[in-house]
Amino acid sequence: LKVNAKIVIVGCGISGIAAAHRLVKAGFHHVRIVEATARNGGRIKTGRLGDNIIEIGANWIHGPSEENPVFCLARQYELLDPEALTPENQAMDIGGHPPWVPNVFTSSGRKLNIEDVAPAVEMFAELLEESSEFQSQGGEPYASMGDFIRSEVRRQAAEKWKDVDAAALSTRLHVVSNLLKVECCVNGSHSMDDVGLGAFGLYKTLPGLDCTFPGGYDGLIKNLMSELPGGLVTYNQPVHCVHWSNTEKRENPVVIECEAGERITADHVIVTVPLGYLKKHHSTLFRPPLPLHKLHTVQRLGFGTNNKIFVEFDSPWWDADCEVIYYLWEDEDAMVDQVPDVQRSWIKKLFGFTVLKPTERYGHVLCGWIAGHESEYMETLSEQEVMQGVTQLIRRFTGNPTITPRRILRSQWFHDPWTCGSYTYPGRGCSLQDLENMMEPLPTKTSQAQVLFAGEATHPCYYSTVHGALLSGWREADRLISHYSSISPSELPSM
Ligand code: 6YU
Repeated sequence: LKVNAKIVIVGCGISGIAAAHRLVKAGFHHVRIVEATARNGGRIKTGRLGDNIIEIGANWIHGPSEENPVFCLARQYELLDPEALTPENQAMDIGGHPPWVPNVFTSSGRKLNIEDVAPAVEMFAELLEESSEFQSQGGEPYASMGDFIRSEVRRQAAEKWKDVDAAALSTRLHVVSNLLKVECCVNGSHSMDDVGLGAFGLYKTLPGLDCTFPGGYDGLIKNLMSELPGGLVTYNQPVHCVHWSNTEKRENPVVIECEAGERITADHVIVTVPLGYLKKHHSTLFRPPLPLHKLHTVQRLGFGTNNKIFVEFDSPWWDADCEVIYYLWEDEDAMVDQVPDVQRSWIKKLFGFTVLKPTERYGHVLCGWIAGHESEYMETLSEQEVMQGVTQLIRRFTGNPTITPRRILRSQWFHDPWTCGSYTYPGRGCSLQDLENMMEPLPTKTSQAQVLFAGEATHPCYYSTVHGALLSGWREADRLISHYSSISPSELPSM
């Protein structure tokens, strides 16, 4: 297939790169990516904390096994540790929640035993599992995931934990608060009350124990980029408006107007901007505007914030086998995932830290996780203020007033003007139809496909992930490839 069609891709994240890669390989030779920033990779962003490699954006390959194209590419490019390649690792089915070894601390400076927290952890895991059943049932009995979990924990606790003493019961309910905060990070939502119950189960997990890229996630980007023709990407070129539905012109019916004034004509444009950006800028980004059903979908789908706070220490204060540290606020109301006074108590939303392993590679570095409006507020503070908040928290919960971090670094995804948050979750009232609407090309109900949509928010079951984004880029490239494979040579665009 040698096609002269002009294709412009907006955004040089993994979905834009994947689309370009596929199109170029299929023989399209007028493919161009326009990217707002000076870098490629988008939400794949590897950085440094001192000598350590850290991931400011995507962290893991979720479900590294044969069906996961990110895993397959990473294996092909030899970017993974041998452990991640073992059949045992690929076969592990963890349902999206790795079985990490925890250390649990309370706000009164106590370290809890696993037995104190296990009953609540098990109940919570069962409820997450059960929640996926609502997808097929229709007519949801609870307003949201948060409502479902709280109501069910209350009901089951009254039955199963009726003989448990008040202090132990309170601990278990605080474990539920903590796990709700964890889920806010996993889903990228402010609260689990914002996440739709029926749509929660649309997300599909793949087998495989989540693994990282020892040399950085951006190794994937570098390898893919090295296989694209040089000069294919124009950096520092934000797109201001996509003019489509230019029906008088059969050739080059789309005009991409850049902020700097350049107007690029094209036969097709693949828009990969994040959903957060779309929510904020849809009214100026498309002329004519998005059809109503598509706009409503953009509004209904959720796009929240999840940030990381990396903290380095001279020596560890956690157990040698510890993989995750959880904090229980004993003075908080039971089963809450939002703090009442964001400015004073934002740190209460941080569920805890994951431990960067192996220590020989990373030193003593923890990664704190914080979602929601509290996370957005944290972004406005100075690094010094964040460091102070984290230091006070750790000292209080460990009861050790001498612990002092060496340095910190945090992400600021909400204030990134080209992302406006972290990733997509299905909001209340969302359905599979919404995810399908997201990927529908414009103009709708024709085979013209002038404007195509890719990006994590457009994948019906792997949204919020790198593999979902990658697959969406391939999907839209395939749409064009099959379009041009099915039309006769005389109908092909000329130079
Ligand atoms: C994953 C993980 N991970 C943590 C954090 C974040 C994300 N993800 P891009 O944004 O990359 O590209 C768009 C480009 O467009 C960009 O370069 C812009 O500059 C550009 N642009 C914008 N406007 C423009 C304009 N006007 N003109 C021109 N250009 C413009 N995924 O697989 N593993 O561990 C994590 C994590 C902090 C922020 C993640 C993870 C999400 C991925 O990073 C993300 O999906 C892709 O990189 C997006 O690629 P893209 O091309 O679509 O957009 C059970 C259950 C529940 C459901 N969820 C569970 C899943 C858990 C999700 N996990 C995430 C967790 C972490 C930790």
